[in-house]
Amino acid sequence: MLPKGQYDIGKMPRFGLSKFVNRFPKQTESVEIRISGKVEHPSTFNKEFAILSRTQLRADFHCVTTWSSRNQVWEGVLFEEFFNRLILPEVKPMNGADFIVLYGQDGYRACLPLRDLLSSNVILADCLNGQPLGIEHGAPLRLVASDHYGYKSVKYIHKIDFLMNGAGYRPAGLKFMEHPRARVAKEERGLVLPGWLLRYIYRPLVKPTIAKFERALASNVENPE
Ligand SMILES: Nc1nc2c(c(=O)[nH]1)N[C@H]1C(S)=C(S)[C@@H](COP(=O)(O)O)O[C@H]1N2
Ligand SMILES: [Mo]
Repeated sequence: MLPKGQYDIGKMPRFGLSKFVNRFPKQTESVEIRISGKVEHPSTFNKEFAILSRTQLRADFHCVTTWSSRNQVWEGVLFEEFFNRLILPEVKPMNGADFIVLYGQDGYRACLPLRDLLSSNVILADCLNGQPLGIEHGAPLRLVASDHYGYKSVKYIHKIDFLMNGAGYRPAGLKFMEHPRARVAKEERGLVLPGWLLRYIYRPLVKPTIAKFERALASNVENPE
């Protein structure tokens, strides 16, 4: 059974906000993540990432616009493992810095409370269904937070900021489109408008958006920058 308001779309489409349709990551060869914000030692991790223990996550993926893609198998490291083994000891976030912003190389960003990121089914993935992540799904590294709508699962991650609260944070899209937690089980699709109403506003956008994102990917493959 899928969560309320979702339908099975079959395979996973490349998807996102229209303003990111033509933006692609510059660096997909290896992982490089800058940790900054309210921390004692802002740091950049790359090779260190390889020492973390790896894990697999089989989960359904739910986009806020109502499509879901079932049974995707992701591989990578638990966000919790990255946090406990590298961020806590080396970067030392300040007490209370639990509003986290994840940034993609395309300029996209999303926030989540630290407690949601530390859940046992949130991973930083570099593989999908047994293959290294492609450019369409977030190479070299993306978040996968399956209890939350897809817009929290930032692709092409290159920076993570620890903030004290959301006061200085600007969402990537319009303000009402980003719920601070976006839990699928509670249908937290956005702010102001109820989840069930947003279904009807978003659903007609699915097909044209997928088509736009497919075309943009095809022309980028022919003509990378
Ligand atoms: N960097 C980045 N991450 C992103 C997006 C984006 O446009 N850029 N779109 C989000 C949205 S709305 C969804 S539904 C998923 C789609 O993931 P996919 O393209 O791998 O299917 O990525 C999310 N993460
Ligand atoms: Mo989405």
